[in-house]
Amino acid sequence: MADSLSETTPDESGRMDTTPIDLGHIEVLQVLDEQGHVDESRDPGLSDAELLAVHRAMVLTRAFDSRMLTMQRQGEMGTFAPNLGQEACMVGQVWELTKQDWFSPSYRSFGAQIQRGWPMERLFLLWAGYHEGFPPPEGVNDMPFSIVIGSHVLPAVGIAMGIRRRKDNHAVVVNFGDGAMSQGAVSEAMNFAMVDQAPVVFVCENNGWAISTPSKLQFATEHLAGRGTGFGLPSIRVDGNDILGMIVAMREATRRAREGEGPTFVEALTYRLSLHTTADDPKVYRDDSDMEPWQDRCPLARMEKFLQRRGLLTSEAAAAVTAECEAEVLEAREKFRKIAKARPREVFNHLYRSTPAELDAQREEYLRRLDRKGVD
Ligand SMILES: Cc1ncc(C[n+]2csc(CCOP(=O)(O)OP(=O)(O)O)c2C)c(N)n1
Ligand SMILES: [Mg+2]
Repeated sequence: MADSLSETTPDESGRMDTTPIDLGHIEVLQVLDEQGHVDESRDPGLSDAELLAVHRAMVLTRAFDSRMLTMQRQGEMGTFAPNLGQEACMVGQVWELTKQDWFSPSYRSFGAQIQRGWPMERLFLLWAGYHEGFPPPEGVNDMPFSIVIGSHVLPAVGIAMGIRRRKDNHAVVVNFGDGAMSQGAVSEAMNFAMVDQAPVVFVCENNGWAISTPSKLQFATEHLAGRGTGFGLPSIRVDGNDILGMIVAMREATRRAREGEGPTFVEALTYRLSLHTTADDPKVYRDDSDMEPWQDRCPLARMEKFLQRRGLLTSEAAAAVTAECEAEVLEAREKFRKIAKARPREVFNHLYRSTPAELDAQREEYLRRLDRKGVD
C-alpha cells in the first residue's frame, strides 16, 4: 500500500503529478498480411492438410452465407445475419476447440457453428424457424445463440466458474460484437471472470458497425482491448481477417484457460461487408467506398495467396473447392426442404411447459378455424 501511495505523494515543490495516464497503444497481432505473406516467427505451424482444411472451412462459410441470402430473398428463409467478410473470425475462434469446450455465440455465428459440427440442414431449419434446427450436435457443448445483445456473456462466465470449481480443464468461448461492449453486463462479466480466474475467452468481433452505428460514434478509444486491460484482463488485439492470427490468438487464450491462468479478452478487428441482417439496408447509412479497404483485406483472398505461394493451391484447385462447397450446401438445402413443411397446427407448441388458459382458448379457436378451412 505504502509503495503504491508513494508514487502519488507530492514532490519537493509540493506538487502532485497529475499527468493523466496514457492508455498507450496495443499492437495488432497479425501472422498473414494482406498480400498473403506469413510472419514466420508467429506461424502456428499447421500441417499442409490443416491449412487446406482451414481454407475450405472459410469457403464453406461463404457458400452457406451466399445461399442463405438467395433463399431469404426468394422467401424460403427467415431473417438472418450474414457472415460475409468475417469468415476468418468465425472459423478461427473455434478451430482448435474440442466438443467438450463450451461455445456461446451471438446471432452472427453460423460460420463458427458449421465448424463446431452443426449440420448445415439444421442451420437452415433453425433460421427458417423450425424447432428441429435448435439442438446442438450430439455431444457438442454449444449454447443457443443470443440475439439480446450481450445477454449471454455473464452466463458464459458462470459456466466457466463452474468448470473451475469442478477442476475440469475445458475452455468457454463466448463471442459478441463491438455493440455489446456498450452493455454494462459485458463489463460485469469481464470483471467477475477476472476476479474468479474463470477459464473463459471473450471474443469481441469488432466489425465496425452496430447496425447503423459506426464505431466512432460508439466509443472514443482506439481499441476495445484496453477495456479488458482495465479489468486486469490479459487482452489480445488480433487482425480478425487473418485466419492464422486468429488461430494463434485463440490457441494462447484457450491454453491460458485450460492451464488455470484465467480469462482472456480477444478483440478481433474485422468488417461486416454485407447487411446487418436481411431486414437492413446499409446503403442508407454507409457509402460503398467505406468497404473498399476491407475488400482488399478479404480473409479468403489472403489465405489463397498464401496457399498459392506455398504451392498448396492453384487457381483451378481453389475453384474446385468453391464448387464442392457450393454442392455441399445445395445437398444440405435438399435435406432441409424435405423437413421444412409449414405446420400451422404447431404454432402454439414449444412455448410453455403447460400452456396458460388464455392461450389454450386461443389455440382451440385457431384449430377450429383451420378445420373449417380444411388446413392440415
Ligand atoms: C439488448 C438489445 N438491445 C438492442 C438490440 C437490437 N440490436 C440487434 S443487433 C444490434 C447491434 C449489435 O451490434 P454488434 O454487437 O456490433 O454486433 P454485430 O451485429 O455487428 O455482429 C442491436 C442494437 C438487441 N438485439 N438487444
Ligand atoms: Mg458490430
